[in-house]
Amino acid sequence: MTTKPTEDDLHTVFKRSDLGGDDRLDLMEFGMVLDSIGLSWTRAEVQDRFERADTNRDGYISLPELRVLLESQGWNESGVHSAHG
Ligand SMILES: [Ca+2]
Repeated sequence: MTTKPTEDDLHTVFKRSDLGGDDRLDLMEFGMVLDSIGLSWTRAEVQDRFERADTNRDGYISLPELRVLLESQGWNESGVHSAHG
């Protein structure tokens, strides 16, 4: 039995939503990540968070950018596996 590092979990969600396979998320893919982890934001909120998360202004969200955003929203990585909270 090995303990999986929590990093794998967000990474897995990230990769699953990264349809382009280029290690970054566009706005639509970003929305899919939010769905995957159970965050329901309005379209305007998603757009707003996307722009705020994109700290290097390249128009895409990288995994580190995603992590910073989610942590700033109080999201916990354990939410990936447990539906109860
Ligand atoms: Ca970026």
